[in-house]
This record gives sequence, structure tokens and C-alpha cells, in this order.
Amino acid sequence: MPNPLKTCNFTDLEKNPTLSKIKILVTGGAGFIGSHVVRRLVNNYPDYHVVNLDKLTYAGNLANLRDIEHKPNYQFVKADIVDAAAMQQLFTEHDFQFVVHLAAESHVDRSISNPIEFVMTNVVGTVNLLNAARHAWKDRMDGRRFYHVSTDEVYGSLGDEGMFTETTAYDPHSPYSASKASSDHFVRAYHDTYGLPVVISNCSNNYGSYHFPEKLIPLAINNIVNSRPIPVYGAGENVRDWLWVEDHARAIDVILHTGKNGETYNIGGHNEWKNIDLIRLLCRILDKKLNRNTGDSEKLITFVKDRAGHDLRYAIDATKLKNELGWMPSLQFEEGLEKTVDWYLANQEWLNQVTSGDYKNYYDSQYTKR
Ligand code: NAD
Ligand code: TDX
Repeated sequence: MPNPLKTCNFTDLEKNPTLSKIKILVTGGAGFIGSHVVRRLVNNYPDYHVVNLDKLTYAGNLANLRDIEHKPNYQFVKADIVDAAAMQQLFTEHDFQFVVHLAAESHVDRSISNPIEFVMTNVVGTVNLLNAARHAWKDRMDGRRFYHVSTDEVYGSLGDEGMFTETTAYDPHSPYSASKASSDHFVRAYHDTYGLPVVISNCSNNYGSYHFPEKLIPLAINNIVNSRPIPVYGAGENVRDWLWVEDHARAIDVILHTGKNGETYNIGGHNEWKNIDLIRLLCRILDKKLNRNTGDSEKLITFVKDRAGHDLRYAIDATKLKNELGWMPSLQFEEGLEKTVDWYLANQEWLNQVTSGDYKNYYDSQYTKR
């Protein structure tokens, strides 16, 4: 049987005396949030050895990590978390102290068309990693941590009032959020049953650089720049609570190092926007940047058929994280959105690369008949 991990040369790394004592596995590190987490860990902790494991699905892109890929404390492993044998082997070859698990199928619309992929990666893949950690860490769990990165969508949908806290009952509605909820339950079950040292965070919608343009903000930026219709689901009245991705990566760093085992932390920006208001703001920002007349980009707004089971409103109460671990968001949304727009305008090549090939088929199947 071929060695599923043969792409990496562990021996060279083990022999390198500059390598650290603390090994961290980051899964999904070639994706949007994962790449920011990997960058932060590699840059801020030169004594750590960061192993980025990613299957490189359509959402995984090693170009997201060009600036740090040459660093001696970074290593990439191409593997699939659904492959239980590969995960066991990885944990045998590396003595990981920390796991930060972000690998997932992450797009709600894709989960509606293809739910089983979400069950495989988000549920089975997570359980494979839990099993690998449990076996490798058996009888020596001290100082180790399995950090599971989750979403606010597990809590369901809010009306006009209220916020999600860590004790809000789970009520997922989409196949994506159901799969994330299931994985959260497994992580807690491994803590309670096997004593695995785990921590979970549930974060609100992220935005920023390297965000794949199937998600609302980068998709809208790309369409506005190219003068294409901006598809707004339903009446655009749904509310999301947006957080700058680098603030999320910093929260993950804080929780990884100072959080308590068995605990859950909500992460959010206290920054609720109706989709239609957010899109109008983006249009105004881009009118200025592209030297268009005010109002030109807004003419691209096109209301399309609503998403099935579309959650009305998400809002995170992140008081626990602020009071217990001292984390707060650093950026105002208007500033963060402008930075994000500037990044996309300066990185057209990245955008062109990720919107070529399969993306076109995805876009047509998702939007043409909508
Ligand atoms: P993403 O889709 O941009 O990246 C996911 C990464 O996981 C990709 O690099 C992909 O190649 C990899 N991957 C997918 N299936 C895999 C498999 N079977 N084996 C190994 N790697 C695989 O996702 P993202 O937006 O960066 O989200 C990362 C995590 O954060 C997810 O767990 C998601 O549920 C959670 N989250 C996301 C948001 C958000 O707003 N994007 C908010 C809260 C929580
Ligand atoms: O074309 C679009 N038009 C539109 O109106 C798209 C792609 C989305 N929308 C709406 C749906 C949502 O109300 O915009 C809102 C944001 O949509 P997405 O960017 O798809 O994000 P969302 O469904 O809220 O989920 C995101 O936040 C939580 C991430 O994709 C998840 O991975 C994360 O867990």
C-alpha cells in the first residue's frame, strides 16, 4: 500500500537542530482562516514547529502561504483527514503537543447541494483526528491540547433580539451547521469519555484577505470590480456578525495558550450588518477606489432566490473571552472592509487564479438559474 504521507520528509526535519520542541498540527492551514492561523504561529513562535496538514480541496491554496513557506519552522503535509490510517501514521511520526483543527467543508450553499461531503470531512474527519490524538496521547495528556475551531451557526438563528452565548442550545439548520454541531459534540464526548484535553471556539462570520470568492464579501468585491451582477439572497435582510480574520487568528492564539480544557469560547466582532447594508457599503467603497460615479456599483445589486433554510440573524456574545482571557476585536468594520478591498485590488492575480477553472462551473450551477 502506498505511504499516504510520502510527500513529506520527516527525517530531515527531525535532524534539524534548529527545530523546536513544541510541535503543532494545524489542519486546513491552506484555507482562508487556517492560512492566517499558520502565518501567525510560524511568525510569532519561531520555537514551534508548525505542521500544516491540508487536502488542498478547491478551497485550499498554497499560494495563501507564500510569504512563510520557506521558514524553517514550517512544514506542509498533503493528506485527507477522512483517511484514518494516514491520521494515525501522522501522529505516530510526530509528537504533537497541540492540534488546531480547522479543516472542513465550509460553504453553506455547497452543503445544500452535496451534504455527504460535509459529513465525511466535518464529522468523520474530526473523529479520525480525535482517535489519532487519543491513541498517541494515551497516558501522557499533560500539557497537550486539541483545539477544535467551530462556528456560531451551530446555535441556529436569532430573531431581532438576543445573542448566542456559550450555553445557547444547539439548533443547526443547514447540512453545514449540522455537521459542525455534530463534530462539536464528538469533541466534547472525547473530553468527557476519554479525558482528551480539548477546547472549542465558536466564531461568527470572518472577512479579510485570502477569502475564497464563493462567500458573500469576496464574491461581491470580485463581481463589482468586473461589473457583474451582485447576487443578494431574498430581500437582503439577513444579519451576520462580521469579524476581521486576523482578529480570529489572534483569538485562536490566545485560547490555545491560555484557555481552559473542556471549555467553549464564543468569538465575535459585536458587528452586525444586514447583507443589503453591507453590500451598499462595499459598493460605495469601490465606487471611490475605482473612480466610478457614486451609485454606479449599486446598480449591480440583483435580488435572487433565497437560500433554502436561510438563518435570519447571527450575533455572538463574546463576553466570556473578553473577561476571562482579555481578547477583544482590534478593528472597526469600516476600516477592516476597506483594508480587505485594498487587498483584493492589489491581488488580482490571486483572484484570477482562484476564479478560473472549476470556479466558473460552480458559479454557473449556483447562480445562473437562481
Ligand atoms: P476554507 O473552506 O477556506 O478552508 C478549509 C480548508 O480545509 C481548505 O484548505 C481545504 O483544502 C481543507 N480541507 C477540506 N477538507 C479537507 C480534508 N478532508 N482533509 C484535509 N483538509 C481538508 O474554510 P475557512 O473559512 O477557512 O474555515 C476554517 C474553519 O473555521 C472551518 O472549520 C469552519 O467551519 C470554521 N469557521 C469559519 C468561519 C468563516 O466565516 N469562514 C467562521 C467560523 C468558523
Ligand atoms: O451570493 C451570495 N449572496 C448572499 O446574499 C452569498 C454567497 C451569500 N449571501 C448571503 C447569505 C448569508 O446571509 O450572505 C450572507 C453570508 O453568506 P456566506 O458568505 O455564504 O456566509 P454564511 O452562510 O453566513 O457562513 C459563513 O459564516 C459562518 C461561513 O461560510 C461559514 O463557514 C461560517 O461557519
